[in-house]
Amino acid sequence: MLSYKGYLDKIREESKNTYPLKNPHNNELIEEVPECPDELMEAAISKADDAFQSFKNVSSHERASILDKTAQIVEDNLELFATTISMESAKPIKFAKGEVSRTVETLKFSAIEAKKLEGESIPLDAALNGKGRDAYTIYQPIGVVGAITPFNFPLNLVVHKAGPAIAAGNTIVVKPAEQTPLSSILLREAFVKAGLPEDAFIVVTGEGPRLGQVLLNDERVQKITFTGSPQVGKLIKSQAGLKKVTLELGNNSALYIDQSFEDQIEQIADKVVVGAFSYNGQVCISTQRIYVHDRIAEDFIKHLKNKSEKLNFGEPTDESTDYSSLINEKSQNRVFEWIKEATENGAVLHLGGNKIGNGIEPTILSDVDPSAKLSCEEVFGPVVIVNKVNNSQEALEEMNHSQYGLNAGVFTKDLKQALLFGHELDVGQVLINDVPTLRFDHMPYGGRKNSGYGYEGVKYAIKEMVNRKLISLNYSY
Ligand code: TXE
Repeated sequence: MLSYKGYLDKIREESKNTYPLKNPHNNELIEEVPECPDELMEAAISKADDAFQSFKNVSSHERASILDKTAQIVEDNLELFATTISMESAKPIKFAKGEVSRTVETLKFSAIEAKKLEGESIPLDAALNGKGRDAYTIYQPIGVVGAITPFNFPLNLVVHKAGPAIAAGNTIVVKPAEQTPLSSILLREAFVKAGLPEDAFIVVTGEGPRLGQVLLNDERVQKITFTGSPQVGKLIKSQAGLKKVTLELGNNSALYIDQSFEDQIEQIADKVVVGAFSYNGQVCISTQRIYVHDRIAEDFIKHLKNKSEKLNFGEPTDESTDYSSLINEKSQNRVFEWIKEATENGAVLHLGGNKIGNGIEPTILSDVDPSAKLSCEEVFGPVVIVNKVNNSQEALEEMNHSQYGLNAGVFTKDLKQALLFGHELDVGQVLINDVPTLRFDHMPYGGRKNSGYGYEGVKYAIKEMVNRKLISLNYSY
């Protein structure tokens, strides 16, 4: 029976201190989680480095087989993984199940990519009048990868780092978010059960700043892959020295809906409800800023409001729950204050705006000032702003007026407009006729500006976890 308890007990024995992990929805104690000392992180890096010396020689097919077996084990334990995610993050169980299913996909894609680290052959024949020297490239694993992950996808965002790392032949040390350590421990158990050597995937729980510092200072850690807030990302970048770094940071995803979708405005509202309010809006590509052509704005807001007010607040592990508590009281107060700031500066509140339990109601505002925090920052809560625009040029300017550049969406039937937005939006991913909250685990996924840099999506992440090497062969003698 898969469980996080054995590993948790082991690292708890090696740690003097613990911190109470509480369910964000009902504040009940889940576990006393080890506040791992620096020495435990140092030991983890040593063990992962030792493990790498042998794991780097494991064939790509064996690595792929371990990843496929892990995918199967996660799938067989879907309820356990989903309940664990839901318990520690307050993610409604139906979205937690979705996260587990995506994790299975990410693992399967990792197995595929393990077998596709193909180099190329380069003709180096110029200096030998046409023949006598060939060259080719190979990819080699880099060693210990350090992963620092956030609370909002406590399983799939860990796999987006562990999957490609292991597929490439590396070993990995994961420092999960303090709020959600259990999902990554359970994932590790699945990997070990699938045949991964124990020390090839090590989880160290506790304070980010302190334990992150140990990872960043240790020469044996060849890469830091981070998902989290821009402020922490910038700090990590400044401390990383010559380590490879991937930063997946925040966003305040924009969406434009033009008048060509007048007849399908209700279906778009359905998509926005999921894009803006699933997992209480705590998704870095949550639909946050919507620009709607003036002619259809009122109709859109009406449909969006009608659908959003039917959403059911409840216990995260209840299948009928659509939204639940935010990750903590600090986040709940921040979102509440930002809504107040907007309404005190002229925004029109169409729905929500109140605290409910440890959460915030689905909230819809229009006429939000562009300088408001709800416009400029990443709300990371169930709030969407809908502003009217007179034309697509105005929408494009508003959408690009952001410190972030991750995903953006555009609904238009005008092909020329669609491709203009595709080319002109200053983001990593443009979703035409979809909400910006769309992400598949094999697509390239990376940001610009304060959304970070480097790419996830297994095929892309793996290339940032290997070293390319050229080998030339002179056979003219
Ligand atoms: O982030 P934090 P959170 C972003 C999302 C939001 C944030 C929410 O947009 O901004 O993440 O997650 C550790 N040195 N994304 O609040 O506080 C901390 O312990 C080293 C974007 O968890 O940055 C935790 O493990 N580490 C995304 C991790 O950093 C430190 C998808 C993240 O914590 C540290 C999901 C320090 N000084 C969330 N301080 C995307 N683009 O895909 C904290 N940590």
